[in-house]
Amino acid sequence: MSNSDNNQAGEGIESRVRRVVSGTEAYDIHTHLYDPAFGELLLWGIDDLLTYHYLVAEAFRYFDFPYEDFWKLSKSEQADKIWDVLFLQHSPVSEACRGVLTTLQGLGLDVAGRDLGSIRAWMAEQDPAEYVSKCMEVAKVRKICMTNSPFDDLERPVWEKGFERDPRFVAALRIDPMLLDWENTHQQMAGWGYNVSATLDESTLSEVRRFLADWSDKMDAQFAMVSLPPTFAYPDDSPCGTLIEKAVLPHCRENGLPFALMPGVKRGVNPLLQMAGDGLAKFDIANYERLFSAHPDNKFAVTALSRENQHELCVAARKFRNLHIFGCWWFTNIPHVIDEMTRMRLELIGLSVTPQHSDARVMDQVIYKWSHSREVITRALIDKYSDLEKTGWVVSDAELERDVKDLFGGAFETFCAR
Ligand code: RAT
Ligand code: ZN
Repeated sequence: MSNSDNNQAGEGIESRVRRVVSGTEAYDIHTHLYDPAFGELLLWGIDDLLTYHYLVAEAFRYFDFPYEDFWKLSKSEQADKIWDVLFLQHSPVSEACRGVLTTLQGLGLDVAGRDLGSIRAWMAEQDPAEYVSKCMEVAKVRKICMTNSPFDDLERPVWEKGFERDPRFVAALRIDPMLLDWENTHQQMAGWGYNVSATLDESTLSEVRRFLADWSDKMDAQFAMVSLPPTFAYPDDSPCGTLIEKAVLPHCRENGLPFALMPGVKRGVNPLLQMAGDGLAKFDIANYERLFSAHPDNKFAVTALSRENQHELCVAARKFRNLHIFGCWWFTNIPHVIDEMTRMRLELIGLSVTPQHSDARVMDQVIYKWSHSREVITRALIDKYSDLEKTGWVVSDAELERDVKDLFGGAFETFCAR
């Protein structure tokens, strides 16, 4: 009998689920990490960990100096301030603070000493390429999907020049500026040789499709992607609605690509906080139901920002098989909400879901994001398989491994390939 057929005599379901979840490598389907070929765009190390915008927002709850005084500081000075206020002056109980400690622990560093200087010294000795492998190994992540924007002036030249791809890093074509700011974006695209105008007539739409095709090819994009404000409506004859209907969806359909939607974000609720200043609001699911229903030949992957939208989104997934739900995004990426969302999803849509993505912006963060989520997902699965056992249905190890592989990226790969 092979190892995976064997239920390892006498081993209870709790230990079996723990063993399989901790041994299954994840495909992290949404991050803000980069293939190492992007050089400094790939953030890593203690100063980037401490200046993560999730922590900046929390630190400003205690800071009593003007916002601009913080932004004037160098990155390591900002990191010092955040370390001092969030780790030394108060205990680091928030999810993002705890994450820094889990990450350092995963890297083998001592956190008890509270010695930022020695952590920095250790980091300074690391080789970036080996560091990427180490973080992925500790986090048990096999593949990482980046977020790739042709509209990003730092990123675009790297794609244009070309580079040897690291097979562990795959791309997602992110098009927020095109859909949410057509007035400015069309001028940028015109400057790159696409014959587009402010008016979305047939010739402009065809050029937009050419742009999408060119960039999907260049990046070998696995899907197209946008974050949307809570006010998004469908159908809608705004530039956003027209571009989605007449350019993005046809492009995705023709190429078998999912369109990933991230609804619920309110950008710049407090602009003084810069990247930390975005907020959220509930959206009306009816718009999305109309979208999924009108386009049965398109595939949609959705993660919603507001906790309040999660239940109706699961119900929508029961109605529309062209919808794949993923992740506990940003403000929902806290253990008690991950627990609630994961259980709700398992109970409503079974295993046809991707419970988590990391949204990591700093390489090292994959360690804590995956370790914390694995623990919550493990507990939810133990309960689900224990409930099954009460009926006499005992899952084999092979079935368990199949299920967990699906949850950790396998189901999404199948959805993309469909
Ligand atoms: O979670 C985040 O880091 C946010 O700043 C956003 O980038 C969000 O994840 C997004 O992809 O828009
Ligand atoms: Zn993101």
